[in-house]
Amino acid sequence: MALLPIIHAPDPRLKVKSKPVGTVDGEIRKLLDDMLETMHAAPGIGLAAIQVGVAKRVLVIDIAKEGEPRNPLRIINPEIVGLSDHDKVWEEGCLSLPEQYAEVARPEWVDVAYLDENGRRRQLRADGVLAVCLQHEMDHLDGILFVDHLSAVKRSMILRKLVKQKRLAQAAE
Ligand code: GNR
Ligand code: NI
Repeated sequence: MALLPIIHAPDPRLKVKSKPVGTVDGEIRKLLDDMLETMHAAPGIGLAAIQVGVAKRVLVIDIAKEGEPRNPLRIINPEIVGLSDHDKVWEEGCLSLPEQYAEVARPEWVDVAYLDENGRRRQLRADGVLAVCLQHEMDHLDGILFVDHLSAVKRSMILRKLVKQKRLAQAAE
């Protein structure tokens, strides 16, 4: 297992559309394990491969709270096959937009078909925080960040703060 560096906005790689996985092999399973280790260490509840610079349609999620047993989900080539027509607003953050939070509206529940780490077809119905996280991660696979769901004014405010943060961090080095 290995910790992978997480890419921060405004890195152009975060806008790339990731490519489907052809075969679920040992290389993909290692990527999934490294991503889970990186996500748990961050800590975060989800991570898409592009956030560690790999443009493959691969993501991991673990919404177990601190003190609860871990419940890692390994998801490959996910597709939304059903969704609520009712939206719900949730406060979102992103490991690629450190310390930035905003409210985003998304369908309350989604049905997602995907491949597991053994290449088997699976389907799950997600609601609550799992539905939010799955949709947030699936957006990453299409080069979309949560700030892309906000008004241009709110989005540029957050992106400007990130650039300023990065400048301050570099000056302190
Ligand atoms: O750790 C994360 N928390 C979070 C909180 C609310 C909505 C979405 C998320 S996902 C985020 C990790 C991340 O950036 N995944 O891409
Ligand atoms: Ni994110």
